[in-house]
Amino acid sequence: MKVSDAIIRCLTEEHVEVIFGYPGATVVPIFEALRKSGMKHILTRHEQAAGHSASGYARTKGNVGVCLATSGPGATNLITAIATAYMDSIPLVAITGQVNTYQIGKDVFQEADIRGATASFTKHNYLVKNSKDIPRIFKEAFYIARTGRPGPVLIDIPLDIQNEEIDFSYPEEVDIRGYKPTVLGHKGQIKRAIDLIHESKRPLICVGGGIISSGAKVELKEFVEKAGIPVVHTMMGKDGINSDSDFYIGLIGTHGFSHSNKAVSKADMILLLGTRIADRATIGPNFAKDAEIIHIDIDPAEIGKNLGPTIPVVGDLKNILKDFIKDIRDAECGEWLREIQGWKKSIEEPAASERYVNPKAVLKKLSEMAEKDAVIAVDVGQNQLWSVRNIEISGDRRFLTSGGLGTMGYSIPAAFGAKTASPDRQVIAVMGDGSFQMSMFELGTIAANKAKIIMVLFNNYGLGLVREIQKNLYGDGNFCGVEFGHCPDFVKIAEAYGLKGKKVFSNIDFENAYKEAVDSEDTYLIECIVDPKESTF
Ligand SMILES: Cc1ncc(C[n+]2csc(CCOP(=O)(O)OP(=O)(O)O)c2C)c(N)n1
Ligand SMILES: [Mg+2]
Repeated sequence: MKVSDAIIRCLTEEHVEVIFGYPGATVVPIFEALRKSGMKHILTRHEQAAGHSASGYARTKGNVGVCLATSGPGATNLITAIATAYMDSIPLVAITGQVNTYQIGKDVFQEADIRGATASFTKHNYLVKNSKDIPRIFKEAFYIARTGRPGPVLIDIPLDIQNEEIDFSYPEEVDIRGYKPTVLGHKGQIKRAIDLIHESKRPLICVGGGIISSGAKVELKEFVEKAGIPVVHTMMGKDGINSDSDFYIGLIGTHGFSHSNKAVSKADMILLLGTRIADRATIGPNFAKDAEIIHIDIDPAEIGKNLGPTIPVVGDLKNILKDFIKDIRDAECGEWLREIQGWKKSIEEPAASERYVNPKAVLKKLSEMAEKDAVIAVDVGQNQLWSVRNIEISGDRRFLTSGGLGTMGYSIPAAFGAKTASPDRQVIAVMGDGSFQMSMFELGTIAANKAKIIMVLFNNYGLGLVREIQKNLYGDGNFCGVEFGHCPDFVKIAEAYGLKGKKVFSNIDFENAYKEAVDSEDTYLIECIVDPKESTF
């Protein structure tokens, strides 16, 4: 069998249904094999979008997302998407074409050392040197991407290898020396952890993205209700717990709520579940200084990296939470929970405005109006922080954002990937005017595939979050490089792609436009005019 056909066979063996990609000379044999196979390929308008769409797809489907690009600029255009997936532990397999084996290292046309370039932000990567290795490499790549702490794996395949012949047989087992993720928690550590929880008077759970990666949301809910422990979360842990839970407290960290951060500072025990607890989740060196820490993560490298000392428990959260549920005593930390909830009530409700859309109020409204299982893909900037603070999670609602790398331009392709994974689900993308302009060409992919997405664009005429930082550091008006000086007609851009849209100036206009967007068959862009002075908090 020709290697290019074998590649598609490997993807079929891995139950891949769709590939997001962009062609070029060094992947022409793979595209020919794709054509013959009938496997679905979606042509994006940029390789970065192919990577982000594969990410949105993976996060919605709970499976590995696949993207494909040519050598040189195609491969380098994928880099940001791969790094974004790596920081957020999203399982991807990225396939790139490479120049012919005998040309490697000679700086021929469209040669780039993508293996070297992505070494530090792929979970693993391969340059295929022997065509016979193809089935093993694909088997391993998918296994590595989806097991343990998920992440992106890159396979770089030279053009001449794609045209060779091999005897195809797909391995049944994977045996990778040095890669044996621990999935079951150590019984002794679990017992120590449970004892500490029982001793604690002011316990707190902090949820990260690991709850979603491990599919442990149901187990978390059961554990929280049994143990009676209040829950805070990081950016990536947003959809790990529903906001209507009695135990829900809110976002922590630099952009979190003061009541959540106060709960962290008063807690005597914090149970970290699948979180790196990185800088954005903490508020300085005194973070959780009075708390004993139990840290559960599938990646032992995360334990003690940012916070310790700890009772470490390495393993898959779903398994470990099941063990916890068995042995934890039914408890009520009623007084402590009420105390935190008392602090929570002191938050001011966002004010309504006449001249502008108030993003905070509108996102609360959106939470009421959106379907309970909607996938909401959110970009980066003030729009991300308004969203994580004001969108409510209920039912199976999902919150997709670039938490770790903070990649502008994520929301549109990720929303498209989500819609591709779940065509019957409502998909909403929230973004700023800057982030929209980083991925607006993907309206073409959306239109070509007749994907219906509700887009909410907060136009505050500039790079709001950076403008706010400049204002806080250097004084109001001392801005540099944060205002575009030209604002296109965003609604007309949507219309140019055959899509719909409306520009709105008030909260009530937003509500009406949202209803139109729900009724529309096509993707619908709601451009919300926001006061450029609107703050994050
Ligand atoms: C690719 C990329 N470049 C630069 C940044 C730095 N950055 C963070 S937020 C932001 C402003 C985003 O502007 P916009 O999308 O309009 O959102 P707003 O903050 O105005 O809501 C910038 C430039 C980034 N996060 N990602
Ligand atoms: Mg903006």
